[in-house]
Amino acid sequence: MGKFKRNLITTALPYANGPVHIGHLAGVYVPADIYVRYLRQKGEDVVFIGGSDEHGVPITIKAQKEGVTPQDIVDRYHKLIKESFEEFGISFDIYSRTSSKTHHDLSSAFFKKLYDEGKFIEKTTMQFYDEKAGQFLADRYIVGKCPFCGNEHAYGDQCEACGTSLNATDLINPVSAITGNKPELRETKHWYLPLDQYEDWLKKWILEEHKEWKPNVYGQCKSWLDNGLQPRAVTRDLNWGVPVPLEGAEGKVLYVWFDAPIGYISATKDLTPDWEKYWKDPETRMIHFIGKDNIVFHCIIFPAMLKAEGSYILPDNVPANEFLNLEGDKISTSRNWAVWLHEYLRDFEGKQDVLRYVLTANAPETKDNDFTWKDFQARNNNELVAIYGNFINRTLVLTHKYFGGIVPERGELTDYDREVLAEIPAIVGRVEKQLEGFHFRDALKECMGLARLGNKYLADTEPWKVIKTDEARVKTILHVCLQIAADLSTLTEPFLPFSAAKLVGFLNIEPVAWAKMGDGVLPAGHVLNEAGLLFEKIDDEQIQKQIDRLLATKKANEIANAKVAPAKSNVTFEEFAKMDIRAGRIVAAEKVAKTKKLMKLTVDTGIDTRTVVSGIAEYYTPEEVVGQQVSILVNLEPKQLKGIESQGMILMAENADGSLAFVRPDKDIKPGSEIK
Ligand code: B3M
Ligand code: ZN
Repeated sequence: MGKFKRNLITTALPYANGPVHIGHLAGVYVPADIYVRYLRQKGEDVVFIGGSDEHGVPITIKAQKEGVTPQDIVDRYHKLIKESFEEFGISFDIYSRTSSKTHHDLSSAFFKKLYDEGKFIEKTTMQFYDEKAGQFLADRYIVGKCPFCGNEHAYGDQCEACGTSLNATDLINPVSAITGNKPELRETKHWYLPLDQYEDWLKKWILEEHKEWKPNVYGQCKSWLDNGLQPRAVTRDLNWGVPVPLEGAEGKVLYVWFDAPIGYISATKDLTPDWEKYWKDPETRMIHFIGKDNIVFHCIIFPAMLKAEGSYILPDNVPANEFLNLEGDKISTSRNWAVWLHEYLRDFEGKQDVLRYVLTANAPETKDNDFTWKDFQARNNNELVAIYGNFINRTLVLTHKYFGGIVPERGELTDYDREVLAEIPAIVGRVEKQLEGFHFRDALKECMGLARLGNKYLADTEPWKVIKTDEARVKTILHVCLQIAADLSTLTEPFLPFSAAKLVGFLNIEPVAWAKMGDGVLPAGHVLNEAGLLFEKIDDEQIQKQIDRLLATKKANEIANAKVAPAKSNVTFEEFAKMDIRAGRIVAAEKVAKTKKLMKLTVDTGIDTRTVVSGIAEYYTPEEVVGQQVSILVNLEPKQLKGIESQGMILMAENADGSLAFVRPDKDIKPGSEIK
């Protein structure tokens, strides 16, 4: 790694207020894990840091909604998130958390040092205060009418109806989300990091000295810097977080984006007593893996904090990714539009690598990308199974069949054999080059190129035919194939660690060192293990189940978001009393021929037995409705419908998606009873 002696790889700390989903994995954790596994393979000194971000307003809001403490919330999700990462083979050296004592102490000391050295400015501003709750209100805790679109439930930081970012003071009729009280404006003092003072330095450091950063990252930094930086408050009035370590600052905590990146340092400190070597020696290369929404914090604000503190190194690169969408829509926790990792594992047991593969092959490296279940299936069946799995399977099965599972002797190599073997170091070189440039999709493509090469070699040399005439030649062919298989177990390990381990097991070898790929490490006479399948086909039914689940989510969201019909004008009691509504019972039912919606019902109204035509046939079958109690308007004027006289109307409730449900007495009632 050139001028560096060691590597410090960090991944964004996910908020511990919900489980993690495929977007997290694709954007941050899989690429970081690939990179780290690669560095380890190369024998580099590397520490891989992760942890949960356990502060911030969303966590306190979630706690309040559920009537539990913020600590309960973060304990629950920290555990779930940590387990998901472990199960997907994200090989952190430590997965820490920001509610830890180490972190509170370290971030508090970090703040205090900057404070003591006069690096902050103090400002007094007016902020909403809820007298009844006895606390200042974060912008998220204030709701009111949006001045732009009139939405009555806009938040103090944003109106979710029209997407405008707001200041709490913009809201019309603001009320506290905690008590419903009208909050008052009160003075409050906060500490600000004067980012404007770091602007020239940042411009030089990023725009001149880090031109190699990914264009999406560089571009976002440039746009922030071109627009000019403002001082940023690094404290908040809140009772959850790292307390501001100053006298008179009771009820104030460090802003979550001030303490969270310091979490990388505290996690390293929890990992090793040597932590300062990783954080303070310029021979350490620090890389932050993050999503695009975190760029400004990692490229501008945190570096300015580190610079102000003075003893820490700065990141060498911040290879941020764009977003992954799901079936054409933005992934959203609140809309449950996501593939949750713990649910994936329940439905696709043991298929961690398939998801790692698909998310890498389709990674949102340069632009937002879409995850679809059909693509997931196709990549599994047509790539992992048909190319990689097929090559390994054929090689192992033929070796067991012809040579009792023993690596055969290699004879004279043909030019073609030599050509194929020479490709291995060339491919390894290209994988390295792509990985070092953070091009994980292309790196994976190159790896699959080696499996493809093996497959083609088998198809061209046809050992299953040659065996009839020339056993010695088949020995050489399978010998070559087995070397490729062994190399694949190493080359794919950063991407597909579970399958690589499986393959190593089939081959009955110690993992091949990265540097030994291409050397032909499997000696003749080596005994292989019984082989299984590396990958399995995923059938349509499994995929349809996932698609159906998403369709159900979509439908539920549509219903939840549907506009309620506007209120009608008042009626007098006399007008209402004109309607004769009775409890009735359906005694017979049949679909009306040549219509989709209509059902002919025979109803016992207590007064008589009569025919009613009702538009329920899309939602109920005749068998289901016979015997059911209903509410029926009996004095509606009769009407001809498809040649049938309908005498009255069955009362139905209409859902937002147009589906219908009976409105009926909730106890058995004698037909003819009045409904009023
Ligand atoms: N928790 C935001 C996020 O999860 C934030 C990242 C902190 S990284 C220091 O996207
Ligand atoms: Zn609005």
